[in-house]
Amino acid sequence: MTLITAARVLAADMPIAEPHSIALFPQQNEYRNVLNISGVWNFRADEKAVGIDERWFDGLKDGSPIAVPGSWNDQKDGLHNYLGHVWYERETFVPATWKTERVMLRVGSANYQAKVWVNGYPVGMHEGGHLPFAFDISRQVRYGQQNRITIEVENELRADRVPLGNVRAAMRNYPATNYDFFPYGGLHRDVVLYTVPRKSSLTDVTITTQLDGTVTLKVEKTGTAKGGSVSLRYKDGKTVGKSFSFAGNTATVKVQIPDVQLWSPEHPNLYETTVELKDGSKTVDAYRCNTGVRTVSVDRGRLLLNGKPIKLRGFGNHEGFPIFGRGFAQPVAVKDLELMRWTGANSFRTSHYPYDESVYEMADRLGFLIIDEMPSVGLFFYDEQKNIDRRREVCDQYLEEMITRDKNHPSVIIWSVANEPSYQGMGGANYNGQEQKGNDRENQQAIQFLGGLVKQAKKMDPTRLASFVGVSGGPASWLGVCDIICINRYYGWYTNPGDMKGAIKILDGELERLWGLYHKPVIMTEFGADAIAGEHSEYAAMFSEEFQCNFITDYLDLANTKDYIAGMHIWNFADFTTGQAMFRVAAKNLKGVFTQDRKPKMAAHMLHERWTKDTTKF
Ligand code: GCB
Repeated sequence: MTLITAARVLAADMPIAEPHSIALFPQQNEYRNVLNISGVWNFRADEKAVGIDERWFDGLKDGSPIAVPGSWNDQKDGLHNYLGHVWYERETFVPATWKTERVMLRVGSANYQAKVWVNGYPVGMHEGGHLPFAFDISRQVRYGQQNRITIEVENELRADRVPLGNVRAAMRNYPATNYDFFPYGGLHRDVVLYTVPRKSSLTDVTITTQLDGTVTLKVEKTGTAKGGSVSLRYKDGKTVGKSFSFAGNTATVKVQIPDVQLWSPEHPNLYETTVELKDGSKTVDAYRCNTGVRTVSVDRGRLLLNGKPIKLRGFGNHEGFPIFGRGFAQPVAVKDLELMRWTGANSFRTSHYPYDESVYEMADRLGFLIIDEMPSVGLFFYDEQKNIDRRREVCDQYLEEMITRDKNHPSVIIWSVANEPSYQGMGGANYNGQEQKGNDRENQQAIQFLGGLVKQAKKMDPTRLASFVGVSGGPASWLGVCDIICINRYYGWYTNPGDMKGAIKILDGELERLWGLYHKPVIMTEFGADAIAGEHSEYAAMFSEEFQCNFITDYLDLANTKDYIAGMHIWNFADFTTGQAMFRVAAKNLKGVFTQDRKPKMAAHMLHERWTKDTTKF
């Protein structure tokens, strides 16, 4: 293969990132190296989009410092609402000893589209934020020397993107997103260089488990190695293992753990799993991860973990913090899980996009259950067919990337393929919980789109449940494609504002109707009310902390009367920044039970009392 010359670089010349290349997380071990190149990068906005023509990848002039991970919007003066092209550049030394290895560049998340150059050579591009991508840069790297990494990021809001913007949005907000969170742009997670053995290496490991202690590992590799071994080690030191041979580049290995210790929220037992690759008698590569042995299923109205009913108590959340924007902030992620634990929550949804990998690792260790959601929020099915088709392509890519990345985490129990796809004739503020039928064409499009994604998720991973999250006032028929019904409801807030009695009556009626239609368990993936921290009111007025408490209490009390309710996730864990709109005070969604800087509102204390006292109820 010859290098594409940097002489005239058009985007079309760039290879598109291959989802499979993110299957194994970069790790430092006997055979692999990792060099984290996050930190302070050189940055320049490219308002006129001239950077490629002017060859900014040959060296960024007039740049200024920016932190990675971090959104540009609140780090750089005057760029809060800027969503166009920007350039990031960083020099890094690559050791001479890496010459014998394959060198990869992995970007944890770049929102929204990224193009990457190494030493001025184009290496590839990727569409979509919140998921990683990686390229083999062995040919572009200079060993034993400084190297220049350049990444152009662009974050325009468009109807053929996911999530989408600049459409006839119901939100009437600025910037014009079709979703309720700020469209931050930039390099949002770590950027790392890492090596994998050149001659032969592991490329994927897929682990599935059964209650009798059978663990099945599908191991994939490239290169000359013919066999390997796997081992699973419990914290008491007991280890089981097995050697295996490949048929082609794949091997399926079954290991039986005697007296298996199952994984659950109460006992998040993990087995340290090591896969080794052998060329003859020599080990040439290794990969380690944690395995939790557990199963997930539904049985009529019940969600079962390890064959026993479980109720999900928890939250929807956002990655985000002042100044960092959507840039991943490890202490905030740690704190969020600490605070969730303190409330007595056992689960959360990664609304509205997959989170940083470290969150899943922590959830595995702490025993949280996760509804893992891909970044498909704000979808609809009534504009031009070419937009719908393009969005489907992006969603297919997201699904593949999300499952490829997160499939080995015991904490992940449900794949959510979309949040609140909307419907043209949606009831909106007048919606009273009655069944919406929708029109035929739109129903057909939606069921094909969403049903197709659910089916694909089940095909890629038959061991978990798949669903999408339904919007208030959307046609009930769409929900039929799901293993488990997930709905967001705001009676008492957007509809029947302030009238909790009326709200609960509508909710009760609608839940019974859904149960009657499908006889599947229901998770209320969102419900909640804005509360301005410090605002109090004797009669529970909207926006007061009292109102938020009453709202959440009324919903939870109703849920406790219905066996088929399998989960209650409050919207939201913490206040978060969104676009400007007349219903968003200071450009924030204030439905958090914690403030944006993670101070508890009354509702957080109420949940702590409620959920830590009786862990069997909502
Ligand atoms: C929803 C959306 C969520 C919003 C929330 C709200 O249904 O799924 O993204 O933030 O409502 O507060 O309006």
